[in-house]
Amino acid sequence: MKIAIVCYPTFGGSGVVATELGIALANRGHEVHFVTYRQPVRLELLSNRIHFHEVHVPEYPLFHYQPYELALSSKLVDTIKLHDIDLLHVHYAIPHAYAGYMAKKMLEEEGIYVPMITTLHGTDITLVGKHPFYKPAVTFSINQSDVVTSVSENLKQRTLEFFDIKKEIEVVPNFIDSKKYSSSYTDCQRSLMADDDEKIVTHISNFRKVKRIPDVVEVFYRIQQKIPAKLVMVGEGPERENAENLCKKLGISEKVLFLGNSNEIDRILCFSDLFLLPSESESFGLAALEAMINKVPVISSNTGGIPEVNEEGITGFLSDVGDVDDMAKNALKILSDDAVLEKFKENAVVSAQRFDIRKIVPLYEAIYEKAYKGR
Ligand code: GMT
Repeated sequence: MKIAIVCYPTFGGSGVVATELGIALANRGHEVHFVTYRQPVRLELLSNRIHFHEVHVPEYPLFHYQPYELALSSKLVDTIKLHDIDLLHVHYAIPHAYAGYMAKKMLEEEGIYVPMITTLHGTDITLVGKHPFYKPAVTFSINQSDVVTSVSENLKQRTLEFFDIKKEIEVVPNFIDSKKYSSSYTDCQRSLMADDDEKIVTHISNFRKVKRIPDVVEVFYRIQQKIPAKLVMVGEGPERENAENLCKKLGISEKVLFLGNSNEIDRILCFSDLFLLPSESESFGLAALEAMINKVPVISSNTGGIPEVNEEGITGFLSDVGDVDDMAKNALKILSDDAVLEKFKENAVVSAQRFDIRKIVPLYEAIYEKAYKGR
């Protein structure tokens, strides 16, 4: 099939999932067209089956806000016509489902029918989408999608709670390519980050409030009081500076490395012993899954879709949101005994296979087929 994918091109989970899905679809013989305002970060290789179409929003002084939805829907119309696209898959409802719906309607005027699949990722529902300023438009564009999918059962239930949804929501979990990681367990270069006797604790996110970055620091503070350890913080965002200040205040700056955004997540996870994800809410927790496939157990909050990924007592532990004492206690249970740590590492990688790309991408393909036939 010829599939147009709309996503955010940044380091966020929804963009990563959309990009990895597009690459996998192209590997399976489909022709994939990414339509967004910048080349997606994980889309390193363009090929004859992967194309990128940049959405330009010309600046005009009259506009206080530049009309991205308008530019995106026009670009979709042009791209779909020019490349005979069969199907549109938009990731993250705001404003992609809305722009996709407009593109569909414009195309219908010309007798072209393109089904739209909308995948809900989390904050488009739990944070931004339910805001009264957006809610009517989000409800409308979800209901107008030909197929709606959500990345976890929990997100599906929350969507049904917050919005008046008339469509069936199909759960298609996020995924990981387990084969890509099986070779990355050697040559981890731990020595670049820590001394031999130190355990390496890692956090990766976009450093937004919802990630509860101070909790990451507080949990690590308690860990390093008991065992030698380093904390590796990966990502950029509004909470980074506060976190650096908190480390200074607690006197642990020398044990915490802030690496900024990185394209080498697997290399970093390869030398990590434990992953911290104390988020306020998380529809899935792709970062936890990426940790697990790299043999890293997870200490997380018990919220949203995280329990569908991190298995209590098997791949890590889950605590109430904000309970940093419990998280630190659980972290020490794993880190203080090398045999226990090894068991959790093995469990993590086995459990992550549940989300192998080979199991999940066919689910999307089946959805595409059905939507295309029913158009
Ligand atoms: O977590 C973020 O702030 C980024 C956000 C996004 O839209 O990129 O992530 C959401 O989608 C990911 C991919 O489906 C999920 O793994 C994350 O759990 C979800 N984030 C939240 O729900 C907070």
